Amino acid sequence: MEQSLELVSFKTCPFVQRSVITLAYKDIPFKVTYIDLANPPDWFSAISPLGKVPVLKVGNETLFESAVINEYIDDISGGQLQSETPLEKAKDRAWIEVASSMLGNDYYLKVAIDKAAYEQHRDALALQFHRLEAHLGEGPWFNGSEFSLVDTAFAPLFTHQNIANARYSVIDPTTMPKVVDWSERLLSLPCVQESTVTEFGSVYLSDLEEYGSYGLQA
Ligand SMILES: N[C@@H](CCC(=O)N[C@@H](CS)C(=O)NCC(=O)O)C(=O)O
Repeated sequence: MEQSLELVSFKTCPFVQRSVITLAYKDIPFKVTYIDLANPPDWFSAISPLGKVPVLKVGNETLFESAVINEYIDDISGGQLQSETPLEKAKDRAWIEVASSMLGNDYYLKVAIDKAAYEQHRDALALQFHRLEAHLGEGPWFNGSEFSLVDTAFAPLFTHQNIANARYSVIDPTTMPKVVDWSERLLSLPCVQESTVTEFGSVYLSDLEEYGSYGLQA
């Protein structure tokens, strides 16, 4: 690797986790710098046009947006995680966008403080999981035999659905067997297991408790 890589991160962010998984899958060394998103340092505001993590510092340059960062990580390490034809590549990008929307609903479900918001995001997420189930093939990965950036983009959703899952998970094993198989396969990968800080579940849960998450009260 010619340039040193530094990932600007937040401990419970699933979008950061996507990049950690991709870097770990590719066995690429990188440094992690955590920031407090509630009180971001000035240097962060200067390098993150949207004020969001992840940001990847590449030498003196910076990249932002997890999907873009992951394509870059794959490009500098010999490819392999992106489909070959323009059409398949475009479809991968579209499904990564679906994963982002699902991560949004997972988050809004968790931070809902009343029944109406909780049910709205729970139902929206469940509908998205049913659509995903209908789209999935025989596996083992999203694109069949080839592990791809779509897998690294969805894996954090399964980590996050696992937190206090009786309260927040909308994955129904009876009607979503392919989703369950795929999620178990992703969650068993070392690059996914090691992609969160050890205290991830407890940090996230205590934040949600403090926030007054409806899901923890219902
Ligand atoms: N589309 C972005 C989403 C990143 C994102 O939403 N990150 C959250 C933390 S998980 C963030 O930085 N939020 C701060 C803010 O919106 O002010 C990506 O894929 O990188």
